[in-house]
Amino acid sequence: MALDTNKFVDGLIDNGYSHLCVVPCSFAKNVINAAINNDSIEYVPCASEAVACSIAAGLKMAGSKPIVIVQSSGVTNMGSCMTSLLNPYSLTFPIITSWRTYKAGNSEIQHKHLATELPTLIASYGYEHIVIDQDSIDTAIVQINTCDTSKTVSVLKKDTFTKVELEEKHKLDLSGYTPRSEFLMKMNEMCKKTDTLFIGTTGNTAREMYSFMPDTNNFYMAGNMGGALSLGLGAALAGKKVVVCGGDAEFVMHMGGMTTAGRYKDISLTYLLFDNESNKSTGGQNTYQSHVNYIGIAKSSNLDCIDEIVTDLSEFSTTFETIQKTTGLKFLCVKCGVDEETPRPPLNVVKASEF
Ligand SMILES: Cc1ncc(C[n+]2csc(CCOP(=O)(O)OP(=O)(O)O)c2C)c(N)n1
Repeated sequence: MALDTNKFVDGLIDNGYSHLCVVPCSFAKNVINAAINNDSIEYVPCASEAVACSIAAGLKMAGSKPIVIVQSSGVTNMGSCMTSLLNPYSLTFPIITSWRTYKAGNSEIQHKHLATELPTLIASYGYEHIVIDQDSIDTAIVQINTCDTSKTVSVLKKDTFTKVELEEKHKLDLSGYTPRSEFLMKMNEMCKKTDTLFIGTTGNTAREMYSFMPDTNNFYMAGNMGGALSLGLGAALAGKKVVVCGGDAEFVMHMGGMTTAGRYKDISLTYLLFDNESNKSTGGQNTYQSHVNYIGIAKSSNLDCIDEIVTDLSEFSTTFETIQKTTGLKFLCVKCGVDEETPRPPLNVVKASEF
């Protein structure tokens, strides 16, 4: 039986925990929703797991009681913070990581390695791990407290917690925006049977490209969140004409890729940011990035930017056509709505390892 999520979050608050530093995972969706709904614990949405871990370290050093929640894939991103900050300074606080599993033949190959090796990875950082108890909230809270005072990481299995919906006031309303599928279908029409390489990022962009861009040359990057622009840069430096299609959470995860890309102008690389204000693929959590000026960041990283955010399909069509006529390093920000869930690309399609 699943643990009552709201009671678990209340238990954390009763034990003095003050902040939840998070990069979402669908396994942790209910805890995240309960924390967002609850004003007694501060939800700190983070650009990457490295950021989450460092913020939590700062909170702890300053006397607060943080908890970090991440996906198993993100534990790799925390390696530097855990081994070179937390370890030498003996800083401890609860780190909860989901444990993504893998079945042979599944196309979620990004999880295959850590599905068996997560404990080894955690051990290599110098930590023990405990699996969060699925039967008793009291035991689960004791485990969290153990992680607060010792070098132990909590591992969260699927369906540990009961369902919690976000309260209405926290829900995003994107119904006024054109869904991403329409922009993708437009590019499919414009670039079908050309050798332009479309790279889809981790998250729902790649999935939707599989459904809505059947006639273009696509690569669906299932893992390596934050690395799509750099992957595209590599391909562009090798002579390909590339369009990277990304999401707003992916944009910020390894933003240094943009400053690196900005060095190169004599290439053909377009970065299309589809901003749906959310982590659609992990449960639709708000990215809380309305303060971020994506065009400003791209511009100051030396990308050639379309100055206005595009929301309209015909405007997109004209702008994209113009962009594609010349080479260079370009950036276009599209504000879009959300589509229904689409299937993942199958294994043989995801596994293509040449462009
Ligand atoms: C390193 C890492 N951390 C977290 C995740 C879990 N994750 C997968 S997709 C995603 C959010 C993607 O959101 P966005 O880029 O905005 O694209 P959308 O799904 O909204 O299209 C997250 C957090 C991951 N795959 N890898």
